Amino acid sequence: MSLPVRYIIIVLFLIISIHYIVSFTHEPYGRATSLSNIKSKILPSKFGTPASDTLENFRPHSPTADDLAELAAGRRANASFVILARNSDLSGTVRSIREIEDRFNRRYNYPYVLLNEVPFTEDFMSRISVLTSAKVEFGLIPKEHWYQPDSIDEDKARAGREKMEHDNIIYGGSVSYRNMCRFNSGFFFRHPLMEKYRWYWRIEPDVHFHCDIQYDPFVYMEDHNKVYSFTITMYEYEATIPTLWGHVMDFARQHPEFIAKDNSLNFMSPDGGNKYNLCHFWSNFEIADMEFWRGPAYTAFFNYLDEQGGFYYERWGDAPVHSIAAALFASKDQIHFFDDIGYEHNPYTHCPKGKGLWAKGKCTCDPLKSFDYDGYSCMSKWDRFVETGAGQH
Ligand SMILES: Nc1nc2c(ncn2[C@@H]2O[C@H](COP(=O)(O)OP(=O)(O)O)[C@@H](O)[C@H]2O)c(=O)[nH]1
Ligand SMILES: *[C@@H]1O[C@H](CO)[C@@H](O)[C@H](O)[C@H]1NC(C)=O
Ligand SMILES: [Mg+2]
Repeated sequence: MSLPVRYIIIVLFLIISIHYIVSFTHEPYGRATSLSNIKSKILPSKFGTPASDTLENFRPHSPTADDLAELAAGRRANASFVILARNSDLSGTVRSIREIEDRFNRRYNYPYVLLNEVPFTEDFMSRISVLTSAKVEFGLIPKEHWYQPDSIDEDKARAGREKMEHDNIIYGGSVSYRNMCRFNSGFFFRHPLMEKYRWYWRIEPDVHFHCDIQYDPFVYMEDHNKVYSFTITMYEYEATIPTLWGHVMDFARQHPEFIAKDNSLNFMSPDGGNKYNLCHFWSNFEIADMEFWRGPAYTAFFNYLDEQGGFYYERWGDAPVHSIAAALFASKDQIHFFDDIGYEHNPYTHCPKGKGLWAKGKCTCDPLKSFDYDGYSCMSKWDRFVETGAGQH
């Protein structure tokens, strides 16, 4: 053997020995450099995305050593982002993903599921796929999960739309908005691409994440036995849900077995359920447990509401439907307010108020303009409810 070759063999032997010694003595290093871990980071998009050569051309560079180390250090949740969008929502969707990647997900690499009732265009898919090294899947919504069911009396539905349009209710005349609200209420968690996950984080086009998120909110939810979370709570337009509360109370009377012992009814009602104060969690932001939506209480609740037809005869939103369900079928300590997640959906922003959170998160929001104690916010009612358990009279 020639001298140089002998040297190379010795050096290689030394490098491999050091790698193994450090792997065993420093656990995080070992996990960060394990082959399966590196493979799953570098090749995340090979699985699940529609097989398309054009998409592969847009693959971004692989994550840095820092990213790998951080990811390897923590536990991961069985979770995905979910974004419902139209092809025309492309630029807003790009901006939202760019922000959540920057503030959180470039370090955590959770997958994305994008859903649409018509196929996403190649342009849409390639513009989204370059934004992240995480897995991105694009799904088509089954027709029966989206369109107005035959059981709806269209003449009655049309009359409802015309009245709301005449009364200047936002989206009052829109059928597609109603399809969207019903889909978000009862179907997104049943989509085949979502069925393989337990936790989701809902994102909309054109929202903003104002602060660094330095920990994993999914793991937080799991470790603290939470099922639902919010950043903004406010009053619903009564004209969109005139009969909803009555149906909710009918359902609750028929199914006392579903009502949680330590529920949040008093947050939503000043008189033990007779009257609804219209408070709800704003569902364009949600981190929640889909097992809750898939479970017997919510399944029966959604089916009951769907039979009443109010998604079409009125304009029931997924926000009050989700919120009321969380308030009744979960205990109050299973609902979490993420104060540290700075979040904006036009026209409202939640900016962290807890001591030190705003600086720690390097937030871009103005804390003086946080929606929390705006007159239209229900946050002070929530605070009072959490502190005293009482509704406000
Ligand atoms: N695919 C699809 N997505 C929709 C449709 N209507 C609304 N969305 C999505 O549903 C979410 C809520 O719609 P948005 O217009 O933001 O309603 P708003 O937040 O209540 O004003 C957003 O993620 C939209 O991109 C639709 O007809 N088709
Ligand atoms: C993730 O959750 C889904 C839904 O609960 C479940 O079917 C699946 O087996 C879970 N996957 C893992 C890896 O635990
Ligand atoms: Mg929106």
